[in-house]
Amino acid sequence: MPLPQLLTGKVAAITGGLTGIGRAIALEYLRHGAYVAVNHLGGANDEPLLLEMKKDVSELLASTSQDGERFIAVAGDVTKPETGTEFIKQTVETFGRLDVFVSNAGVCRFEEFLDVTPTLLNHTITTNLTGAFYGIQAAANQMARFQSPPGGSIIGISSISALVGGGQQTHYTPTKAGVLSLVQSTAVALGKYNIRCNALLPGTIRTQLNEEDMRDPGKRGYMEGRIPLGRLGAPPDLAGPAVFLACGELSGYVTGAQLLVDGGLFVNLQ
Ligand code: RM4
Repeated sequence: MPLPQLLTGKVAAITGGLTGIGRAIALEYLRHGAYVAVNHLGGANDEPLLLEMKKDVSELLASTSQDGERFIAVAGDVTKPETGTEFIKQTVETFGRLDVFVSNAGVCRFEEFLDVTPTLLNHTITTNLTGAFYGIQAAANQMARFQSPPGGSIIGISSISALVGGGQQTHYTPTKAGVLSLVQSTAVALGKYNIRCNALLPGTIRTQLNEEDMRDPGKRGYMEGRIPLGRLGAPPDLAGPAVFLACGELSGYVTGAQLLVDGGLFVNLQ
């Protein structure tokens, strides 16, 4: 039996939407009847990804009998404040409004603490945390000031790394704790506009971020062994939780919350 559509006619914007978790959420939102705009960095590396995404989007829309004008991709570097405003502007110009914003774009290069350079530290912080701030601020401005009635759902893709450390992630875990904190404070700041802000905390999900890390069979086996559900996560594992938080009918009283999606990894001490 086909699942019901939970986001019919809603407009969603997702940063980092051509790969990994962002891509899986974009496709699932489309399947649920939403209009979707994705941000991506741009440049030659993105071209094959964009073509593949467009192909998957057309196939999905055809298989669910939806019209084709439901997806756009906007290039831009999230570390720049104007990227957030331009992304939201193009989303609203194309689809008329904004209901859901997913701040997902992020980087993680594993590195020994003693070898983290200022360049790596700055790039990680400005992409993961500053980028989330600018994007969420731009989205919230649209949701609070330019639509009537105001309102919306903002989702920050944080991480299990907001709660626990990682020896090769000393430059990264503070950014994910930062995203969680940002979402908590924006939940407070934006409640009066009926904008809900929540965080998803993925565990170890196989994406390009940890491709190299997970190529080490020792490390992969160790991580799998620590996860009560017995497997690493895959990007679509985040899609259902992201639909839940986007859908006001399901999560209308949920704001400032954090949802771990980690197969039980966090609670597994012994
Ligand atoms: C996560 C967590 C995962 C890692 C990714 C890149 O937040 O640390 O284990 O694979 O980052």
